[in-house]
Amino acid sequence: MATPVTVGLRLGIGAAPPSGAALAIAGERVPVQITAGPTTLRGEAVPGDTGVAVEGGLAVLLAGELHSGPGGAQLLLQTWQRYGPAALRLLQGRFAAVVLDGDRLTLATDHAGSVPLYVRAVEGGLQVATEAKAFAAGRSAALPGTAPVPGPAGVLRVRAGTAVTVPLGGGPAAAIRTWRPPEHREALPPDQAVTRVREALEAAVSSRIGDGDVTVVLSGGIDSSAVAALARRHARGTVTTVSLGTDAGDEFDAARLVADHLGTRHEELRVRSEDVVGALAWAVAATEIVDADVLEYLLPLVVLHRALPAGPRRVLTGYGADIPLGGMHRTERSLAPLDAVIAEDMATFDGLNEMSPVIGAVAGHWTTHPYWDRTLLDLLVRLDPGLKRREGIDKWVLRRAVADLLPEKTVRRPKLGIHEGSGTTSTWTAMLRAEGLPAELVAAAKGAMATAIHARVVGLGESPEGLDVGEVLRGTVAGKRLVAR
Ligand code: IOT
Ligand code: MG
Repeated sequence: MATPVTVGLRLGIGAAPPSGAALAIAGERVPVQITAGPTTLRGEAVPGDTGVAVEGGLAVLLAGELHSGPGGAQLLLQTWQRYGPAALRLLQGRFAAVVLDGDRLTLATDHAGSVPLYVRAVEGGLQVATEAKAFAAGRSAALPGTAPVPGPAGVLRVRAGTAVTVPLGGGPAAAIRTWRPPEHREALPPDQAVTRVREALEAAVSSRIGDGDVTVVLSGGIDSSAVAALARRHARGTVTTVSLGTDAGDEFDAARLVADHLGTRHEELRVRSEDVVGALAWAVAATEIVDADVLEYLLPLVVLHRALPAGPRRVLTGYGADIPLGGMHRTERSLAPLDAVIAEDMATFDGLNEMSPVIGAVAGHWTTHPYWDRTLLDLLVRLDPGLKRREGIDKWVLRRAVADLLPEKTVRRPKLGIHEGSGTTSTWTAMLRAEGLPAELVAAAKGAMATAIHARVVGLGESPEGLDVGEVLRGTVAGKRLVAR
C-alpha cells in the first residue's frame, strides 16, 4: 500500500516520456495513455488512482491534492471547464498539474511551487516529470514561466505560482502568475490578528488531515505543537506524534510535554547523528537541490520519514512557519530588518524545494505543511511585523493564537532549529574537521559535497542507496580546491 495521493508524474506529450532515471518516490507505477484529438499523452502516475481525470478533449493529471474541495483531478477538470486556466488562480492546494485542453498543454504549480514540476521542450512536443532526474542529459527550447535547474540535466522548472501554456501545434508559449507573495503589510488590531491567524491555521490543518489517521512530526516548538494540537482537535482517526533525536541532541522532553498534554500516540526515534549526515544522498535525491543550509534542515526530516515504522502515513509538519513570521531571525529586535528578511525569504524560496513531497514519498509517505496553506501564508506574510515580534517575543501572533491549546511552557519556548536540535550541523562540521579541514572551509565543503552528490543522483541518475557519503566527504576534503565563503 502507498499514500492515496498521486505524488509523481512522468509524461511525454507528442513526444516520448523522459528517458532518464526512475522517480525516487516509492509506490506503484500506474500507466497513463490519453489521446485528445491529434495529441497522445503517455507515461506514468505514481502511485494512486486519484491523479487522472478525462472528459472529451480535456485531460487533467494531478500530482498532489487540492484543498478547495474533494475530488482531486476531477475537481480541477470541472473547475477548468468553467474558468479555463483561471481555475489555477481559484483552486488552492499542494499540487503540480498537467492539463491537456485540445491542442494546448498547460503545466502548473501551486502558489508555493510545493510540488516541483520539470519540463523539456523537444521536437514535436514536451516531456514532463515531477523529478528532474527523470530526464536523460539533453537540452530544452526556452519556455516562459520556467527557470533552469542546477546541474547537468538541462531541464526547466515551472516557477512557483505559475501556469505555462504551450500550443502543441506551434506558436508562442505563454505563462501567467497564479499567486505572488504579498509585498504590502497590514496593521490589524492585535486581538483581531490573533483571531484571524487561529481561524486560518485551524482551517489549514483541518483541510489537510484527511479522514483517517494522521502523524505530526513534533519538535515541541510552537510551530509543530500548534499543528499537533489542531490535528488532535479535528482528526477523525488517531493522531500520532513523532520526535527524532540523535546521540548529538534531541528535543524529546519538549515534545513529550506536548504529546502528554494533547493525548497523542507518541513515538521517539533515536538514530546516530553520523547516519543523519550519511542520508545526504537521499536528501539530495529527494529535493534535487545543492543548497547545503537548506539540506541541513531537511536531512533530519528525510531520516525521520525513512525510519517511520508501518507506513504509509499522512504526515503534517510545522515546516515553513518561520519564513513568513521571521522565526529564523528570532534575535532580531528591530522591525525594519525583521520585515526585510521576511520579504527576502518570500522572494527567494522558489526552487529550494524544501516542501517537496518527495522528501516523505521516498519512504511512501504523504507530507503536507499547513503554514504554507495559501490563505494562511498570505495572511502571515501581510501581518505588520510588530505583530510578529511583540513584547520582546518572537512569533508573538502565532503563540497567542494557540495559547489555549498548549502548555504555557510550550507557548513560551524559544525556537531551536531542527538542524540544531538534532545536532546535524555540528556533526557534519565535526566529520569534516576530523578529516583535517580548516574551520573556514567547512561551509564551502558542505556545498561542494551537495553539488558532487547532485551531479550523481540527479545528473547521472545514480541511486542514493549505494552512494557512500563518507567517501564523497573524504574526496571533497582531499581533492577539491575549496574557497572560504
Ligand atoms: P524547524 O522549524 O526546527 O523544523 C521544521 C519542522 O520540522 C518542525 O515544525 C517540525 O514539524 C519538524 N521537526 C523539527 N525538529 C524535529 C524533531 N526533532 N523531531 C520531529 N520533527 C521535527 C528550518 C528549521 O529551523 O526547522 N525551517 C524553517 C526555515 C526554512 C528556511 N527556508 C527559507 N528561508 N526558504 C521553517 O520555516 O520551518
Ligand atoms: Mg519551525
